[in-house]
Amino acid sequence: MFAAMRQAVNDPQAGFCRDCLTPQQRAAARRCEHCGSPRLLRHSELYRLAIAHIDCDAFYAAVEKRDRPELRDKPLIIGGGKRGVVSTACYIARINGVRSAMPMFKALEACPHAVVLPPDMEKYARVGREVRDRMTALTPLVEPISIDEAFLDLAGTEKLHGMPPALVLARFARAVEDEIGITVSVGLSYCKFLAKVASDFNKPRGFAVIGEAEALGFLAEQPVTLIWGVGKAFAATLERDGIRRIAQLQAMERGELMKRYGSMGDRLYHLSRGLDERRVHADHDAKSVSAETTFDTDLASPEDLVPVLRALSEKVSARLKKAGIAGRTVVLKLKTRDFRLRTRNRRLADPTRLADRIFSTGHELLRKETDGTRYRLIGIGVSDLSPDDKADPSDLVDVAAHKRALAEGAIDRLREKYGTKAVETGYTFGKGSRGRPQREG
Ligand code: TTP
Ligand code: MG
Ligand code: MG
Repeated sequence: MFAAMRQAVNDPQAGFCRDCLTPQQRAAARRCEHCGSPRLLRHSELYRLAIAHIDCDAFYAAVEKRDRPELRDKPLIIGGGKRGVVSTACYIARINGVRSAMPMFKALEACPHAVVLPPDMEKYARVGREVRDRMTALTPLVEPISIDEAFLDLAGTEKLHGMPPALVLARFARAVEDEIGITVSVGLSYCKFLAKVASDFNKPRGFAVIGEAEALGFLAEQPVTLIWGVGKAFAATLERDGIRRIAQLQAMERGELMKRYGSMGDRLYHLSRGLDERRVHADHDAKSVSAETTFDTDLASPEDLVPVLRALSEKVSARLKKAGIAGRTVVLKLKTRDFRLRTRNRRLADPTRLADRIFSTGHELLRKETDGTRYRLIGIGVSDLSPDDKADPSDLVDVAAHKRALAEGAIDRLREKYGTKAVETGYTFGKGSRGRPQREG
């Protein structure tokens, strides 16, 4: 009965215009029959694909250019600070060779006339949320990957939108441009792996489509580093074995790949063939409340880390209290200087929304991790969320905890009255600049 609906709105080989969204009549025309734009989107599977990856273009730089139109045609670098590296560069600066994570002095050697601005994380987080809110208006299946990107599963939304995912996405990209003032690139495919690859394909303002029919052939031509999880080190291992192109992986048996590379071999087998069964999972943010900080310089000692943990716990607690929710599992997150992630959990007897409980639990977890390892990031949060009516019962066994809870209530009221700076607890007081957040989430 849905046969008519599943039918393409027009011949997908004629496609539609990404600027005015008008379906086209002819497959050969170079410009839109309606508005004359050359940005036509065509693909034999255009109206059948529903997994998308969307990533903002030169995100931090795009936000700054939006807010300072005088910088529009100038090379712009966002970065600096104590780390002295480039966070991102606009596409004009990239033409001159500037890249993310490059030391600032090198970037300025490559592009001496670049304008340099420090990052304004609060602003980027706000804009990132605006973009994400627009995504969740398209489908509940939005899986954020970072501040500026997410996967979307639009399968089954055609009836709701009255148009297939490809058109919904093009309309979305246009709305973000018109109404938020930054640009995005879209990748559309049948699986997450190839949607992500596609979104990177013709940045900025890109829209690339990778269909099932072409996946094998497309992948064959690509280097192994395209595969998720194949970083520099693993690529070097493959190179030693004479493997550079995905075509070579396609020619190998699964058993052999697994024998050689373990579980990674299994991934190589599947992804090299465009086989990726991973689902798009809806926003994890709603399932936990957390705060984190990336340091200006990597930190190892409890004296440095504990005050930051305290400040973050208070932030989490404030968010929980504001939302009227509580969490039962406390999660500590650490990232080592070489980007390894450590997460440690502890489940409490009851849900909490108190900074003191979140902090003391996090502190216990942290104690086992302060073994001299240097960390670039620390985060604390709670999951297993519930309404706060059962949170922090007045616990007769732990009288001290109850007293602290009462004190915290009093502190909250003071802060409400006089502002957050009015009351500093022992740990956060005078934590100085070392723990000052550079990046936050
Ligand atoms: P990306 O999406 O990787 O990069 P981008 O949006 O700047 O550029 P594009 O997607 O068009 O290639 O990262 C998003 C933001 O994250 C970026 O604007 C700045 C920040 N970032 C860093 O701070 N350091 C980094 O090394 C990278 C890669 C990104
Ligand atoms: Mg981006
Ligand atoms: Mg990104």
